[in-house]
Amino acid sequence: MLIDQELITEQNTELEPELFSDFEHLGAYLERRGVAIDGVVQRVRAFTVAIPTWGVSTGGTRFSRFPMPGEPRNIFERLEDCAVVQQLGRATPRVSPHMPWDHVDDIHALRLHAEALGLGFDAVNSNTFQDQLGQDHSYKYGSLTHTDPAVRAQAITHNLECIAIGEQLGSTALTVWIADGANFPGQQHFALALDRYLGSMREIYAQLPEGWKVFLEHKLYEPALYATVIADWGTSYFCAESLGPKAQCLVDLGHHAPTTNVEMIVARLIQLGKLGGFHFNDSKYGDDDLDTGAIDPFRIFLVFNELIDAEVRQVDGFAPAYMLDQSHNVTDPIESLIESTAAVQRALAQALVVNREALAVAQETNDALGAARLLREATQINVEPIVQRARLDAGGAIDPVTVYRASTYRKDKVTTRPAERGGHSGIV
Ligand SMILES: [Mn+2]
Repeated sequence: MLIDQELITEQNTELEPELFSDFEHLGAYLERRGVAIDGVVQRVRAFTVAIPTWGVSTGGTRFSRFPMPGEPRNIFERLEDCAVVQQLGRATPRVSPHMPWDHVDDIHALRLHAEALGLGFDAVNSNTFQDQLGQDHSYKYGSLTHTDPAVRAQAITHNLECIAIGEQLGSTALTVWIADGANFPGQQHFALALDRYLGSMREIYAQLPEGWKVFLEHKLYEPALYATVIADWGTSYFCAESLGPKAQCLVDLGHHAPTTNVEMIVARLIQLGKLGGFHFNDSKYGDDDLDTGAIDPFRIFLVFNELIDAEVRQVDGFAPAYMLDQSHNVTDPIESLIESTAAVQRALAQALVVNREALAVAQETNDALGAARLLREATQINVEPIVQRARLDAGGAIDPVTVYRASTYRKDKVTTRPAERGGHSGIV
């Protein structure tokens, strides 16, 4: 165990009377509204969200990165930190690796290390937005959409290697985000660049193993600051549809213009059968990669409102993959990931207590205010006891951040993980 189990038990014992009392009160409140609290707890308990391996390292911006003492220096140490998040929160049993940041020679040993920590692997993320040491061709002017077929071939090969590694790790999905685009009007032929993307992706798609999916992640801008090849959900949908059923769209909440109605994009992709998954984070201005729910928890709730709606309607093939994709620049990443997981669970719990029959009636009868009130009421319910109960029942901590702070985990790591020079700061 990474955190002393006794410490968790001790803290839980102290907090249990208050939690049980709040839980009972909330249960009675929900019952009056026709909602069985135990069912909501079960649903929250069943929900899991993946952690990206890079999420446990200190993030950075294009200006700087301020590494935290004791941060993990390789994938093995990153997995340890992911296991702490899982031990305390019990909702993050899978990690999403990134290649080549998580490259190891012995992939089997990596899989065993993860299994020993109680972790599995989620979607593999490829990286053709940076040049790696010793690489034949540069991605400065693009990767899968590059004008030079040799560069495209290199980028395709990298993605195929990611699939091969993923197979050995037990993963079943590849996430492709490319930074390809242009910084100047006229720099890139829009149609030809998209054609080249599809040509490259077809080669990757053709090699997807049985049962695998490929997630296409769009992003409005950055690092390309004038035009990005896969900039929006429409382009992403067109590509996913062109490629075939194994290709689906991935929605990173921060990859849109600030005023974009993301929950409506989610609803559209559900309707079109192409919602592959999410990268959760929050933002104020752009792709800020702030902690989920830190800026606009209502927006996360509205996304979950669409997801639960799809579930209630039993939309065919609806099974999105969930991941946190954040850059922790000023916090201990373990604390941020614990809090963000809880923010997602809270949004889920609130979406689960929405009175959907009443909402349908309000929508059918054009009761605009009535519909809005139903959503607002759900977000005003303090569902914290549900989230805490779900964690406790699953063997986690009622108050995981406090337990983590009471532990000596990071302090110990400062000694055992002396800082190394370099390291990545990128985040997508
Ligand atoms: Mn992302």
